[in-house]
Amino acid sequence: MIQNGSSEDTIAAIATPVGQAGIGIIRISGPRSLEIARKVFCPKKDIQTFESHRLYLGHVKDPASGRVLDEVLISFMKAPHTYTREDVVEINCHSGYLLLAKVLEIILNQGARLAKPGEFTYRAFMNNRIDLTQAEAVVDLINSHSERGLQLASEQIKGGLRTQIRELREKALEILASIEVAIDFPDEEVEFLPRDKTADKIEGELIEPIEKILAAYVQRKIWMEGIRTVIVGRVNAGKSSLLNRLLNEERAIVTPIPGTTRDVIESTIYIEGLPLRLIDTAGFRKVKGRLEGIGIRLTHKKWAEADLALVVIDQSRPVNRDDLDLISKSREKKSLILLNKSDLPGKISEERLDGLLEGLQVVRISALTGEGIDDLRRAIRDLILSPDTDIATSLSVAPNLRHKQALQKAGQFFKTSAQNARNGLPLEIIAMDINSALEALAEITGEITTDDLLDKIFSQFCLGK
Ligand SMILES: Nc1nc2c(ncn2[C@@H]2O[C@H](COP(=O)(O)OP(=O)(O)OP(=O)(O)O)[C@@H](O)[C@H]2O)c(=O)[nH]1
Ligand SMILES: [Mg+2]
Repeated sequence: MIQNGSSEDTIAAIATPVGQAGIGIIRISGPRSLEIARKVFCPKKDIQTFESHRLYLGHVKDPASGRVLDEVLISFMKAPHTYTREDVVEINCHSGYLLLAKVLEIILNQGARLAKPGEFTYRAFMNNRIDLTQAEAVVDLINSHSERGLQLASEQIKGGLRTQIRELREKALEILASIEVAIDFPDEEVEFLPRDKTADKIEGELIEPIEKILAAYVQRKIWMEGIRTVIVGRVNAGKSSLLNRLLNEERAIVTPIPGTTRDVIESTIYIEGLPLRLIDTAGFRKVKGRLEGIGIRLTHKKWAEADLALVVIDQSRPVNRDDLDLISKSREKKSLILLNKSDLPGKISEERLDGLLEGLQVVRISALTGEGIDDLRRAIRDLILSPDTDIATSLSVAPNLRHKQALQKAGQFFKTSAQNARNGLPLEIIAMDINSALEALAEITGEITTDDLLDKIFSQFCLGK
């Protein structure tokens, strides 16, 4: 949908969020930016030309009626040193949505077109100022759930991932070039290209670095999107009470009636800066009502998708079938067993507990009194920051799902080419796989792309970006 706009157009939009603020900015980009600005702007001092990247004080007026609308600061930024690489004008107005909308309307009347969401960034991409990973990072910057997520996004805007992908491509091209020389001079093949050495090079310079980047995927997901933490347990175990306790507010309804929670309730908390997306679910019990059946199916779905499960057991009641099911299922996924209602006398013997929960991590809590909740927070942190998530390492780039899939594809092609090199297959076949890997890498940066993909990425933007 963005694609049919031609860059001959001059586009404009309000670039600051709707609402109360000190100032509001209108951005114009395209060949007619300056011409339009001149029509609507009356400088305070008499100026002949707008110097690039300087601020000028003056008024915006409607050329049709001559009415002055606002006192503004205006800047003209000459191509190509701008966000879009086109001529850009920015008008800093006194805020207020009505005023901004009026100024924008005047600008549109002078021949600019209203920009589509993400169109400024889209132009920056089409004009090769940024690659696709940098455009994606602009969205990440807005949506990130944590401080570290912001850091990763800003590294990516600076071109961290772009540089790494470019280096990989250069290495691959180098190897490809030497293979092609060997193809062209078949008699000297051995001298040009020992097979094992080619395979070593592919493994060391391409496959290994790709695997390193891929390892940062989990990290990125956690910091950017938050750890999906599902609270599960049989009815009345105290799941909603736990959610409220962790949130410090009455978010979910708590009653002594089993089956109170029918729907899924989600909220975000932070544990030492770690974003946790808590998901309260309908309790487990033998399905009776239809509605409850749906609730429980949803619980299973949320459990399957979660990064972490908090499995709540009411230790003031004897264990039943549902508890046993829950415990056995919790072994399949990163989980903490919470023995809740520790303020009440226990109905499960220590021996039985030891047997049932062997090898599982257990925390005793009372969602009612708050006892053990600090231990629980610590246990969650330790579990998430465990070495296998490799979160402590401070990698500066981290791929998103799209990059991950393309990197895996590239990695697979490189692996095949290395294997084929070792097994003495024809050089043409080795070259073919390297070419396919190169294509996968080019998808990441957007050198090879489809309209669908661009639509998908740029449709996540807000207006004025
Ligand atoms: N004594 C005691 N009561 C608790 C504790 N946690 C929850 N309860 C009580 O147990 C009952 C059920 O609590 P909920 O938080 O609604 O339980 P739930 O697991 O969300 O229940 P469903 O949504 O029906 O599956 C309520 O009466 C709570 O007050 C606890 O630690 N100690
Ligand atoms: Mg509940």
